[in-house]
This record gives sequence, structure tokens and C-alpha cells, in this order.
Amino acid sequence: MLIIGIGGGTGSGKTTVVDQIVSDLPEGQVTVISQDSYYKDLSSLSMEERKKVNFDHPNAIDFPLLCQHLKELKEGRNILQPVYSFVAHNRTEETVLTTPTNVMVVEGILILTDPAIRNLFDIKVFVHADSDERLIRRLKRDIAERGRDLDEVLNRYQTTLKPMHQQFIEPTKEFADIIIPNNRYNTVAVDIVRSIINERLN
Ligand code: UZR
Ligand code: MG
Repeated sequence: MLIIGIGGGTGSGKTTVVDQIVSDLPEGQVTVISQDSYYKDLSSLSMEERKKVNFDHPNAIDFPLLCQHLKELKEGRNILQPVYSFVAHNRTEETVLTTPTNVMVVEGILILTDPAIRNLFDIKVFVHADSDERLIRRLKRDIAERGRDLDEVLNRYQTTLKPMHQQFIEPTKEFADIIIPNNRYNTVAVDIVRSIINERLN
């Protein structure tokens, strides 16, 4: 099994890069796990309190559970992956049965911050885009897909996303084996990661 960790700031294009990396691989050979699934269970908080949670801080993520799940998958066992709701800002009652495959891709803004998780990755990738690029993408996405307005997104960016990025996300570049420059979608870098995967699989 090959486990690939893909980090990078919000709006850096992680999801697109992941889609491109796995698009080529035979069905049943690859599974993508998102850090978003592992936001901590916040059922003990009210909706108002949950809205105030800093979702861009490493403490928001249940890294011990993710670590345990990755280890179990590595040992060939199935796991029940939590399902997170961005609407409720909370883990749902649902889970998704996830089975081990030859390639496991784990993506998320903070995925390279945890030492135990980093240790489980065979390849560590950081997707880089300039902060103005990322803000533009985040704005467009949150307004189009997550029902936010301009003011809300800009406020959140200034007070939370930017400082958290500088404090926790940007420094994890240091741990990356490969940094993908992704201001424009980078086909060459994606091809390189793909060929590394194919080489390791054969
Ligand atoms: P990507 N996030 C939400 O918007 N709502 C939640 O309930 C939980 C997380 C956001 C989170 C982070 N920050 O910036 C983003 N906020 O999801 C990470 N607020 O996702 O890597 O796709 O940008
Ligand atoms: Mg994403």
C-alpha cells in the first residue's frame, strides 16, 4: 500500500490535484480520504458555539482517530470513516465503510502538521498557490457552494484563515517531498506524481 499525503492552504487547488492524480488509476485501486471527515465531534456544543470554532487550527481535527484508521487500513482492515456536515458544523451519525486499496490519498489543509500522520505517508505533497489566488478561489467557492456572503468570507479570511495559514499550514511545506506550483493548474507536476505512483505500484 502506498499512502500519499496532500496538504496546502485553502483554495490552493488540492481537490483538483487529487482528482487529476487518481483519475488515471484503475477503479478499486485508489481511495481518497479527506481531512474534513475527521473534524472533531462537536455534539456537546450548541450551533452558535460550533459556528465560532476555529476550523483552521490543528486542534479542530481528530488526528488520533485518523491515525488509527490509517494504521488499520495499512494492516488490511476496513474502517468506518466519519461523515462531516458543513451545514451543521458537526460530525453526522453516518459513517462510510472504507476498505484498503493499493493507493490511499489523504488530503487536507492541516494534514502535514501532525507528526504521527506524516510518518505514515510514503509521499508528501504540498500544493502551493499565492494567497491572493487562494482568496479569490475561496470567495467564489464559499459564495457559490456554501451559502456565505462577501463580508463573511473576507472577515473569516482576515481573522482566521490567514493567520492560521501562516502559523500552521505554510510551515509544513518543509516536510513536503514535492511542492506543486498551482497558481495555474499544473499538468507537469501532476504527471510527475502519477508516474511515481505507477512506478511504485509496478
Ligand atoms: P479546503 N470549513 C468550513 O467552512 N465549515 C466547517 O464546518 C468546517 C470547515 C472550512 C474550514 C477550512 N474553515 O478553511 C476549509 N472554515 O473548510 C478547508 N471556516 O477546506 O481545503 O477545501 O479549503
Ligand atoms: Mg478541498
